[in-house]
Amino acid sequence: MRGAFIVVEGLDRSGKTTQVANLQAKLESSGTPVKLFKFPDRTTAIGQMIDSYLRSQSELDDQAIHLLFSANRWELATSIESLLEQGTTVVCDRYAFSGVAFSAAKGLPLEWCRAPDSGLPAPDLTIFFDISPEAARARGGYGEERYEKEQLQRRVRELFDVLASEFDDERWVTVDAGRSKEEVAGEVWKYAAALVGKVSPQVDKLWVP
Ligand code: Z5A
Repeated sequence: MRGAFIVVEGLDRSGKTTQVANLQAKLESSGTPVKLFKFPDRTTAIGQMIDSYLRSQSELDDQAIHLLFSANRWELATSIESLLEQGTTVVCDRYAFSGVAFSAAKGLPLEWCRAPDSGLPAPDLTIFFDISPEAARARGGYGEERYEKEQLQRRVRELFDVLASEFDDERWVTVDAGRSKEEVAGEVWKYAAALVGKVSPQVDKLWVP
């Protein structure tokens, strides 16, 4: 049985990092082999360029940084697919949906943004963490990086809604991330536990008709 591919998406400070770590621990203790990915993966050469851009230590055209974010996923796509085929569940903190939502929020055409990620391994389930920009800001650390501005985050949220509308309830669920860590963890676990062990044998391709 192949592993499940679960992506957690959402706005800044919505608690993705907290919850993917929690989910990883729960899956491990339930005996499910699991591997965590986080995009951007700032450890690779491409990831270091992205990190420098996000910290405003370098400048890049919007198109160039968009393609770097996508390349950062492609450099790990084969690993993700192999792990899934070997039976390891993959949990991923942000993925191609962030890529499209953030770049389109800056004004790039949505279809142009989607094209470079077409053909990546498709998640079996995307869990979207919904939180108001006000609640996210109250969590601290908000405003340190380039995209952490309320107006942009609002536009990103609208674009996530557009992307979500293309999926059915089995592939995309929204979680109210403004609640306590325990409540959010409980709901995430409910969705993950229902999926693991029940995915179809083949890994689908994202945004391929
Ligand atoms: N980006 C892009 O443009 N294109 C792409 O293709 C991709 C990304 C993949 C960096 O992403 C930026 O890159 C991001 C999108 C863009 N820009 N923005 N905005 P990142 O994932 O590296 O960074 P991030 O989104 O800013 O993640 P984050 O700050 O680490 O937030 P988080 O992971 O969602 O939250 P957290 O670290 O788990 O929690 C934040 C704080 O809140 C922390 O103190 C927690 O203890 C606390 N917390 C968490 N949950 C709760 C609850 N439930 N209640 C109260 N407090 C909580």
